Amino acid sequence: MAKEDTEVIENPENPTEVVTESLGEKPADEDAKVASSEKKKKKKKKKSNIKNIALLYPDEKYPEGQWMDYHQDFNLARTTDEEKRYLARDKDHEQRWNDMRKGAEIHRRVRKNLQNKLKPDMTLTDVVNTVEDATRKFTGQDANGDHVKLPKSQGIGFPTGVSLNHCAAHYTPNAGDKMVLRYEDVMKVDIGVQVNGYIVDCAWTVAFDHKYDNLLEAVREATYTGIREAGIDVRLTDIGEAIQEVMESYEVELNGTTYQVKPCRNLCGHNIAPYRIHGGKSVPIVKNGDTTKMEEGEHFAIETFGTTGRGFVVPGGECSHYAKNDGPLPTPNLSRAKALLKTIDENFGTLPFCRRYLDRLGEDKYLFALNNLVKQGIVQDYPPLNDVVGSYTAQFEHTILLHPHKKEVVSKGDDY
Ligand code: HZT
Ligand code: MN
Ligand code: MN
Repeated sequence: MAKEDTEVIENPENPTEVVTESLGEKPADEDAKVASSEKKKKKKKKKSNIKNIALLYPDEKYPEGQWMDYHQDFNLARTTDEEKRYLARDKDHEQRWNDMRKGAEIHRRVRKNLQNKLKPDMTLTDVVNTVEDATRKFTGQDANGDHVKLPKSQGIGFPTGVSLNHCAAHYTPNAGDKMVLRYEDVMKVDIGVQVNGYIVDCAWTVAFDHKYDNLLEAVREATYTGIREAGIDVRLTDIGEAIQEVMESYEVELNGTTYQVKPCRNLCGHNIAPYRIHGGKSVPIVKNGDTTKMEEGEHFAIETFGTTGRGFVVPGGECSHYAKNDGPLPTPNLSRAKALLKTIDENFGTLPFCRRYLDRLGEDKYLFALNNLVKQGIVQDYPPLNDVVGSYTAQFEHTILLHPHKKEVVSKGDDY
């Protein structure tokens, strides 16, 4: 990695707009000089505004997300005295909220950096490396001595999803993947950032071709509907029903055929537990009859998937995503599997990981051992999830926090 020789000065009004100032020998009018010399300009090191985010927030207080009122009746009845008690209760979790806000602020910066660089003909490997290198730098994941806790106390929350077209979720390149992003593709970018095990799970859909605009709008509106419906004591099936109604109210015309947008009915949102991407509750995107309720203090990923295909996904293709199961687990019966599990325990714990992360740790020829851990139920595999070939799927996802008095869309940005 190129050594940084620049100081980044944030414009607090617009966190994406940065002013870079030279340090040391370079004169202040350097930019003007360089402009007159193309050769010199090409040689000049690209200035990066990606550095440990803690340096930009010396008081370690991270910005709040978008606050939303609960709109259901039972919440409107709250009195001022009750309101005070809610606020007192909320204070008990202040560190947790702050950790999630830090993860969300990193997420916004990571995705803004990618959005500035994304273009057709990039390889998917370039896309995920752009995301993951930025996440590592913003969190200080790779800084020496910064993080002694294992698994790492902050960093990548799960493998970066870059699922194309009929593939809705859980695609990330394995080593040697030569897949390229094309102008006609519909790509779901799903990025995870974790701080002290609190995971921000947030995704959007990229399409260069405007013919997909209605598909993307259907899914964006369906996700915001899910977010508006979410609340303490709200039944999960009711959220699914509202999402479905909005999603199905959209049509998209592609190459002369009109499709009603369908939810991918076997995909869903979920609550998130410390170091665990799914905490046991699923938020459906269709009416499914699940009367389980959301509860105070919970942390959910609200995500919806829309498709021009058949409306459900099946696992298929080479697997890249894995996560260690939690609870009492058997001991691996192969020594190679036992050694691999040690690497997993030390680096990921129960956080999802992918084969590329094992490669960069120096693991080699581990596939037999990894498959063995899956067979023994120690590790769960998460293969790519696909609708029918030729279909197009889109996704939008935010992480929300159910505070006692209000909900917070912690990952909300000015992009989505
Ligand atoms: C699993 C493995 C990962 C969780 C949802 C999701 C991406 O479909 C209960 C409900 C990352 C995430 C997940 F590496 N999945 N959100 N973002 N994928 S899920 C699920 O397996 S479990 C939904
Ligand atoms: Mn996600
Ligand atoms: Mn999710």
